[in-house]
Amino acid sequence: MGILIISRRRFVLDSVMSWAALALGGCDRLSESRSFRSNLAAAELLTLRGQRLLIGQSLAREYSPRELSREFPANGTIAPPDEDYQTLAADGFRAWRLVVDGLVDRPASYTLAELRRLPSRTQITRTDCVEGWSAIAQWTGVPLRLLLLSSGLKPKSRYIVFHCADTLEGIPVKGGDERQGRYYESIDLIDAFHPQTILAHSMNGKPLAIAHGAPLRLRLERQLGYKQAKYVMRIEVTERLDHVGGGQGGFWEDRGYEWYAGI
Ligand SMILES: Nc1nc2c(c(=O)[nH]1)N[C@H]1C(S)=C(S)[C@@H](COP(=O)(O)O)O[C@H]1N2
Ligand SMILES: [Mo]
Repeated sequence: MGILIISRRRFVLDSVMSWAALALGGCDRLSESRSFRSNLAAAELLTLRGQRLLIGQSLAREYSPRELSREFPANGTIAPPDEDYQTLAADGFRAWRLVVDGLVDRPASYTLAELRRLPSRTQITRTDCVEGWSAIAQWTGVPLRLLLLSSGLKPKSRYIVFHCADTLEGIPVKGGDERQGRYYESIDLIDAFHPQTILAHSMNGKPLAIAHGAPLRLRLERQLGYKQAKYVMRIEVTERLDHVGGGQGGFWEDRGYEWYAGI
């Protein structure tokens, strides 16, 4: 028993000392110890992934109502040309369903009314578009993590893919079926569980307009505008991204943009 206590204490001490040494820029004697070496491996992992983790888990700035933009540009698709979408829109999205499927224990589908009744988050944030504009709006919606927890992620899940209703016309896609032209985006689980990652049904206190992605769009506040998928129809949990669209994880990613659009 006594030995166990000592070794535990030593372990804790070793770890603390090793981290202190790392923080101070290293120490020869400690580098001989086993726990130091295992912590060094951890530190290397940190340099590989640390920036991603730290940026991913910090909150995006939120603004005050006074800072709301008077004009908020609508970009990309502003009126989906797709017949199936237009049929849904003509009926006030009553027949619309959000599907959650893929690597989940309990695939689900939600009406807009059901989503509106779920717990929501409201945030005033800034959108930055690569085309050179920024605008501030208030978004209200369901935290994505609630839907994912409710469906239950299978162990192999890594990515969340957002399948959208709109075919973005005039931008050539390589080969493939008709669905390949529809907008899609994807994020990893870290971003999916971020507290500000929501599926917004309202903008500035009103139901989302068609130009801004009605009836439901993603808000992913630490990343650029093109990741904020509008007209979301289906949320697919996957292990890989290569079966979707051109395989680069997003409509614009298939055309050369970065998948990780952190700002
Ligand atoms: N489905 C879909 N989502 C989309 C787009 C699009 O064309 N289709 N454009 C993206 C781009 S480039 C930007 S900047 C934002 C614009 O959102 P907004 O129209 O609400 O300003 O939506 C993003 N999400
Ligand atoms: Mo954009």
